[in-house]
Amino acid sequence: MTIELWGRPTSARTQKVLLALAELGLPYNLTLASATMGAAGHVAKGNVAFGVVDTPEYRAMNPNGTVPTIRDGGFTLWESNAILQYLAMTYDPAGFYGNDIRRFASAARWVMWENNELIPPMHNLVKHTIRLPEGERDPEIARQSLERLEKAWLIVEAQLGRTRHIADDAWSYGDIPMTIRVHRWVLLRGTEALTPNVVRYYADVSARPSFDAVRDPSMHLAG
Ligand SMILES: N[C@@H](CCC(=O)N[C@@H](CS)C(=O)NCC(=O)O)C(=O)O
Repeated sequence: MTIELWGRPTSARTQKVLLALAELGLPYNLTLASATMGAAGHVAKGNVAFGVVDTPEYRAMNPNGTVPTIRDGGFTLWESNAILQYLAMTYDPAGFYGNDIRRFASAARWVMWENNELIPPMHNLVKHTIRLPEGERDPEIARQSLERLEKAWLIVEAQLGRTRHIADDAWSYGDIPMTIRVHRWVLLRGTEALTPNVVRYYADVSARPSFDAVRDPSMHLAG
């Protein structure tokens, strides 16, 4: 069965789903949807957004009007990390968490941590260095975001000194958000911004065939 996905390739949360679907090799149909970005860039620069998210049909599926949303058969789901967990448990418990509840929980911890500690500062960094028109960018917000990210990456560095992947030695669905964050960080700051264990990790995760789903720099740096 083909999975329906609403989202935009420039959205890191949509990218989580694209990466999971690539890992699983599942067929999907992507409907471009967004209130803030379109094919030419961000609405803050006068571009036209993909739309869809404000229609009554979309709001009935996802009252937030955000992306991503999926529909799998008769089942509709939003909230990117919940989608990852649904896909993991439905389609590949062995590959996505070793069919092990502790690895599942450890991966859950890291996807929540990524959501709380990495997404907000990285979102602000991209917004205030790329997406907003130059006159609306605040260098102080960009500076504080960088500072917060540099501290957060030290936590990742320490974890990757204990385990080869983020939740355990084996790859898990917890590596999906982390792969996207590390890749985006490299595109924003260069490989010289990476600490040694993160360098090793980036080499590992970017060598997975699924990485092609999120490799294109324009998915991360489009403004
Ligand atoms: N917690 C939600 C957040 C969803 C969210 O804020 N998505 C962003 C894209 S990453 C969005 O919809 N932005 C506005 C838009 O593109 O219309 C999730 O993880 O799915």
